[in-house]
Amino acid sequence: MNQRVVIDPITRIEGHLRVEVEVDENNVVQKAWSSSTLWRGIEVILKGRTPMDVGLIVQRICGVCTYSHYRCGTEAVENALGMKIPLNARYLRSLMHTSLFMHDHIVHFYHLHGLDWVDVVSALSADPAKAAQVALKYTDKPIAAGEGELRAVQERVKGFVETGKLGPFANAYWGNGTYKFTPEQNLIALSHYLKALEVQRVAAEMMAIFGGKQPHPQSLVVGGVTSVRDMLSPARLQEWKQKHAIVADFIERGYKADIVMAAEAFGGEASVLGGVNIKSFMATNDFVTADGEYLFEQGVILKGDLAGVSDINPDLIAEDVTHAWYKADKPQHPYDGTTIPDYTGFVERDTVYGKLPTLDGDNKYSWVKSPRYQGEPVEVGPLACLLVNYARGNQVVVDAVNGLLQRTGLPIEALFTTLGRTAARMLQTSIVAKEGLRTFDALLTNIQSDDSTYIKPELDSNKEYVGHAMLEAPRGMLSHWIRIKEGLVENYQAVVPTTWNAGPVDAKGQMGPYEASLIGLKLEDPAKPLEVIRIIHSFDPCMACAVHVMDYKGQSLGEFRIDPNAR
Ligand code: NFE
Ligand code: MG
Repeated sequence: MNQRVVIDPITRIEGHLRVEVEVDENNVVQKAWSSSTLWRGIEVILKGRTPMDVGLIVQRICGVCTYSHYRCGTEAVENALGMKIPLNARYLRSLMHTSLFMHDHIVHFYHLHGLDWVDVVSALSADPAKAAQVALKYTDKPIAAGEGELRAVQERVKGFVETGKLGPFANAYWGNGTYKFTPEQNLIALSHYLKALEVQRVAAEMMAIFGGKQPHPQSLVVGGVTSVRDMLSPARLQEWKQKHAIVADFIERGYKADIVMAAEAFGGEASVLGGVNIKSFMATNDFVTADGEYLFEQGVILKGDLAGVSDINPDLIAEDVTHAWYKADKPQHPYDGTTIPDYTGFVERDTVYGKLPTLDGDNKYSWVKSPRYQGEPVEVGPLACLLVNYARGNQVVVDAVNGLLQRTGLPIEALFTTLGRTAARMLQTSIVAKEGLRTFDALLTNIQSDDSTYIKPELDSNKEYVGHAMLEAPRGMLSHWIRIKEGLVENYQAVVPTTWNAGPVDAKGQMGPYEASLIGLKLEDPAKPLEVIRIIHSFDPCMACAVHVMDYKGQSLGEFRIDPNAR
C-alpha cells in the first residue's frame, strides 16, 4: 500500500516549505507535492507607490538574497524609464553582487545544506591524526592545518553533544545509511562548517563596504549608486580586496576541497545520483566584466538539448496558478500578472506519522505560482547557469567545469544529479570570486578618467512606462516587471528563482523541478526521509522569495495613508 510522507518545514532558513511524497511498498517515490504555506503579497503592497521606492521595498521580500531584489527592482524602474546608468555604478553593483554570492553560497553549503552530507556525531569518533592526512588528499593546503586543530574542533563539539542539546546539529540524522563520509571526512567537513561561520561574516562585511550595511544594503538609487566616497577611497577599496582574499581563499581550500571529497564519497550513492528530472534550464546575463560584457551569458536549454541553447525571449514567460492559491483563468505574462489570493486549505488523511492535514494535490495546494517558459517548466540556479554557459562555450565556465570533472574523475553526466547541483554552486562561487577581481580592476581603471555614479531620473506623470530587469540571483534567474502610470506603480510582478523551482503542477499536469526531482527516489525509511531533504536542499529553497505580511485569519493588520509624491 502506498504511504504518504509529510516534511514541514523542510528548509533551515527563510522557510515555509512543505514537501509531501507518496511512496509505494518498496519505498520508491511515486508522487510528490511542493508547497509554500505562507503568502506575503509584496507585489500588492507596491501598487500606488512611487517607483523611486520600489528597490527598498522589494528588498524586504527576503532576508538572504536581499540585494538581488533591491538591484532587480531598481533596474526594472531604470529599464522602464529608458535609463543607462554610469559604468562605475554598474561595476559597483556588480562588486556588491560578487559579495552577495560569496556570502550566500558559503552559508548555504555549510549551514543550510552541509548537514545533509555530514554526520556531526560520527566526527566525534574520528582519529584527528588520520584526518589531518586525509585532508591532504583534497587540497595541498588544508584549512584545518593539522592534528591539533582538528582535535580542538572535536573537543569543542564533543562538549556540545554531551550537553544533550544538539542545537543546529540536530534534525538531520536518524543515523540514515546514506551518510557516506568516514568519521575522519566528517571531522574535516565539520571543521570547515565552524570556520565558515567566521568567513561568512567577512563576506557580509564586503557587502557593507559598498552597500552601507548587510543584510538590506542601502546604496542603490534609481539612476546609480550613492557609495561615491567609498569608490574614491583607496582605503575602502583596499579593504574590499583584503576581505575578498580571505573569503576566496576559503572557497578554494575549503569549499572546493569538500566538494571533491563529497564527489569521492557519494559518487556511488544512488539517492544523490538522480534528482535532475526537468532537463530544461534557464539563466541570464550577469556580473559586468567590461562595458557591455558579462561573466555569465543568458540562454535557455529545453529538454536537455544543450546544442540547441537559445536566447531568452521575455515574452515567452508566463505564470500558471491552476494549483496555486490564487485566482486567474489562464497563465499570465508578468506585465499583466495578478496576485489575487484564493486559499482552499488542506485535506486530512493517513500519513506515516498518523492522521494529518495534507496537501490537496488534485486542487490548489501552494502559495507559489508555477512560472513556465514557452509552456515548459525549467530549472534555474547555479547548475542552470553553468550548463547554459557550458553549452555556449563560455571559456571560463568550460575550463572550470572540465577542471572539476578531471579532478573528481566524474563524467559530464554527473552534473545532472543532486551531487552535480551542489557541486555547480561551489564552482559558480569560485568563478564569481576569481572573476570579481576583473570587475574590481576595471573599476579602478575607469575611475582614473570618470567619477560619475549617478544620473537623475526623469519621471513624467503624464506618460505610461513599462519595463523589466533580469539578473542571476544566488538561487537562479530573477526577474521583476513593472508598469508605471501617473507617476506611480500600476502593476508589479516578481518572478523569482525559488518560484521557478518550487512551483506546483500546472494546468497541463507538468510538475515543477522540486516535485519532479523526487520521482523514482528510493527511501531507506519513509519515516526518516533524509534523501528527500537532501535533494530539496540542493536547490537552496527560499520561500520568502518565492511567495513574496498577512494575518493568517485574514484580518487587517493596520491601515496607512501615504502620499507617494510628497517631497
Ligand atoms: Ni530569498 Fe532569492 C535568491 C531571489 S530566491 S533568496 O537567490 O531572488 O528564490
Ligand atoms: Mg511573484
